[in-house]
Amino acid sequence: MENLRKKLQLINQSQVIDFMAELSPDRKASLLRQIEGLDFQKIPEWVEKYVKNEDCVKIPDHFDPAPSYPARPNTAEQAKKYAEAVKIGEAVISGGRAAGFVVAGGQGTRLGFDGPKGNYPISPVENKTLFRIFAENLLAVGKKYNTTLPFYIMTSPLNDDATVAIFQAANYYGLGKENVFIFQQGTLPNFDFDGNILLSEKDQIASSPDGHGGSLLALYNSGAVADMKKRGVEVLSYWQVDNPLINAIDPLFIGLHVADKAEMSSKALLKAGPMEKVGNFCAVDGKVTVIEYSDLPDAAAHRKNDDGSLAFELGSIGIHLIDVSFIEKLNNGGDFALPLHRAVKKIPHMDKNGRRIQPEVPNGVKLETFVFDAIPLADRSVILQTLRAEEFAPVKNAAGTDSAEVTRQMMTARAAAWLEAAGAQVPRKPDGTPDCALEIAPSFALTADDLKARFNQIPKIKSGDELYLG
Ligand code: UD2
Repeated sequence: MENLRKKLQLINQSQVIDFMAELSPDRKASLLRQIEGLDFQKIPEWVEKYVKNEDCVKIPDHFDPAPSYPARPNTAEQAKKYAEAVKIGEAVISGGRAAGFVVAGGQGTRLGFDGPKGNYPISPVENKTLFRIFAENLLAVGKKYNTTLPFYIMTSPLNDDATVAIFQAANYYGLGKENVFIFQQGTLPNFDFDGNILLSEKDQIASSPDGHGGSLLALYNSGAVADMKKRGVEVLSYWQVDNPLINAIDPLFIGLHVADKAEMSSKALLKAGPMEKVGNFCAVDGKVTVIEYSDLPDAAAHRKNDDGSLAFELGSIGIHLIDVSFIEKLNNGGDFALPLHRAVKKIPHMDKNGRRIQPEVPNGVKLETFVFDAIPLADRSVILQTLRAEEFAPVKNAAGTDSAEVTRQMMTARAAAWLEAAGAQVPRKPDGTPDCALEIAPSFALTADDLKARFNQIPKIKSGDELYLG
C-alpha cells in the first residue's frame, strides 16, 4: 500500500486511496483495478494542459473553408464522376467490403430518456426505435446488394449491459447475432478544478466515456477491426445514434471516398445560420480540420462570400467513412492519442470526509476526444454535402429544436417528398406540411428511386391518414 501511495503521490493523486482502510477486501480489489487502469504517465500532462487550462483548444492562426463535393452534381463532368462513383460504391457494398457503425456511448441526458438512446421510439407511424431503424437499413441494403452488412455498435460502461439486452430481446432485429458486434469505449477520470481525480464512491473513481473519438481506439482494442478484416470489410460507415434519417450505406459517398483514395471522409450540411451548433469544416495547411461551433471565432462564423453565402458554410453532422486500414495505421503507430477537449460539469463526488456531494454548480472537468480530430491525420479526405431534409434530423432534446416531435415531422416530410417524386399525391396543410403521418420502411424503399419502382404498391393517401409502407 505504501508503494502505491508513493506512486500516486508522484502524480499528485494519492487522495484516491484516502478511504482504502474502510473498504471490504472486494471493494478494495475493485478500486485497485481501477487505479491500475489509470494512465499514470499522461495524467500530469492532462492536468496541466487541459484541466487547469481553460484555453486548451488551439485555433490555428490561419484556416480557410474546406473544399467539398455538392449534394447534386453541378456540371456534366461532375455528373459523370458521380455516376462512376455510384458504381464504385455499389461494387464495394456488393463485395461485402462495407459495414455500419453507430456511436452510441453518449449519456443522452438532454433527452431525459431512461436507457440507451438507441432504444428511443421515433418513427412516425410504427414507433420503431433508432436501433431498429438502423438495423433494418443494413438488412435492406444487404438484400438489395445480395450481401451481408455487419453492424458495429459502440457503447460505454453507462449503457453497455442495457444495449446488449435490447439487441438480444429484439433478436438482433433479424441481422443475426453473428453480424452484430457490440463493444465498449474507454473512460477517462473526472477531475476537480485543481486537477485532483474525484471519487464517486469510496471505492469508485469518478469517470466518464472518452468521447466519440474513443471509437478509434475501441474499434481496435475490442477486436472489432480484427472481425472486419476476417470478413473482408474495408470501409466503415460511421453515424451518430440520434439521427434516424441517416442514409446508412451510401454508394455515392463510398464511391467518391474510394475514387479519391481518401482514408476518412465526411458528409456536410450547409449550415442553417452562422452560429448553428455543428462543427465547421475548415482547411488548415491543406488538411480538412473540424473546428467546433464553440471554438470558431465569431468573425469567421459570420464572414460572407461575395454572393452572400457564409464563408464557413459546411457543418459537420457526425457522418463519416473510415477505412479499416486507417484505424489500424493509427493504432499501430504506438502512442496514438487525439487531443482532449474539456467540459466543465457538475460531478457528484465524495468530499474529504467521505460525504457524498451533489454539486449545484459546476465543480470539475470531464475530458473527451472527438472523432473528427482524426481527419487531419488522414492522407486524404473527401467532404460530400448532403441535404438536411434528406439526411439529418437528430433527436436531442425533450422539447423544441431537435426534439422528437421535430424529428418525426422531418421523417414524414422526407417520405412525402419521396412519394410525390414517385408520382403519388400527398395531402398537405395550408402551411405546406403533410396532413398525415408517413413512414417508409427501409425494406420497402431505401431511396426515392427505389420508391418509384414500387409506385403501383402505393395506396391513395387521405388527410389524417397514418400510412406505413413496409
Ligand atoms: C455533435 C457534434 C456537432 C454536430 C452534432 C450533430 C461533437 C463534439 N459535436 O454534437 O458538431 O455534428 O453532433 O448532431 O461531436 N458519443 C459516444 N461516446 C461519447 C460521447 C458521445 O458514443 O463518449 C456519441 C453519442 O452517443 C452520439 C454522438 O456521439 O451518438 C454525438 O454525441 P452528442 O450527442 O453528445 O453530440 P452533440 O449533439 O453535442
